[in-house]
Amino acid sequence: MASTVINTGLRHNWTVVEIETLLQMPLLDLVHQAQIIHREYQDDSVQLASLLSIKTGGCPEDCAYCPQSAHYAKEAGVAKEPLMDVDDVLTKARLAREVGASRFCMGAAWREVRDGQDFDNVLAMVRGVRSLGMEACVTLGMLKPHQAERLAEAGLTAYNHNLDTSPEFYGQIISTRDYNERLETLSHVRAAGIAVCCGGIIGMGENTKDRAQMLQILAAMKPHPESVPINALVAVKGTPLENRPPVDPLDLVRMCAVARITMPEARVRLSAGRAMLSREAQVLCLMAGANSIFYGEKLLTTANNDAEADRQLIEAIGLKISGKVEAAAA
Ligand code: SAM
Ligand code: DTB
Ligand code: SF4
Repeated sequence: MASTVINTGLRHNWTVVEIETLLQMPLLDLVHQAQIIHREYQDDSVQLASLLSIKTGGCPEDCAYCPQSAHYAKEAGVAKEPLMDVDDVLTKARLAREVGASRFCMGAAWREVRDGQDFDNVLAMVRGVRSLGMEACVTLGMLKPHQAERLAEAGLTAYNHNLDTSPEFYGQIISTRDYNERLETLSHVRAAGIAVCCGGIIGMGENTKDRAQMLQILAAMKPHPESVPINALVAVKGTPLENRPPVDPLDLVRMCAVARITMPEARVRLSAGRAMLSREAQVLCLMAGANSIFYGEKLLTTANNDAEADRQLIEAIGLKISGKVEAAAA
């Protein structure tokens, strides 16, 4: 079988053409290359990250994929709720830790962070999650430098802010903010010393070049994002993308593989859309370089895979659960 030699290693100069070529390689060659890199830079662990929507719905942005946008609230049926209580969030974090999650991710349907009581409460949530011995990640929309610094002081492990797609395609998905605003927030996160969690979504109608462009922008970051979530669109009824055909699971495999090859040290997270994958398709994604999953019954507003089935799958293929926090830690 042919085996293309790829110039890999820790590079920041990948070109869009090179990445497009990777995305279109014969699948088994691609997975083979990704495995070589994976075995060099990563171990045999899968991190379980639990996700909680701490502030649901009513978002002023118009992201076409998102059921939490106020623009589609009536059709998508997601009501606007206030920020959750700190104690309730920490109870959820403790429960997640008990079943093996070592990272707790909290999402808010905000366009941007505003200083005030709600932000102070989010900082308390971050401190609480950290004191449980778990990694804490939040995704709160756009940030100003001083807000990134306050999150860093609270001990935040990572900030999630996705590029979602290519700059060219972005305008067809979101009209209420631009790509540069995303990049600016990411630079504030990096400057504050917080790890960057940044990835995207496939299945929104983008082409291979759009996917390659997004990965090229991520791989050009210095350092690379520590965490790269790869989402498949969950086509929620009532959103403008409700009729998008389901993603081919093999395209997710390709995205995981190319993220692994271009960002060898990153944790590649097989994120939204996993519920529509067979066990075998998930295993292919893990083989191709994914080494984290969202774990627990819900993502933010949509259903996720069964937790017990996830644990069984990891065991069945002989991988380990990463950083399992001992219950005695706090
Ligand atoms: N409001 C913040 C923001 O947009 O940065 C944080 C929350 S937002 C829900 C976090 C990410 O979830 C989005 O950037 C997008 O990548 C992902 N997401 C939202 N809805 C999705 C869907 N229906 N399918 C797949 N991914 C989705
Ligand atoms: C990410 O990239 N995917 C997660 C997390 N970061 C915040 C969110 C997925 C949301 C899927 C749709 C929903 O459940 O509302
Ligand atoms: Fe949804 Fe985040 Fe877009 Fe708001 S900014 S509509 S929460 S993806």
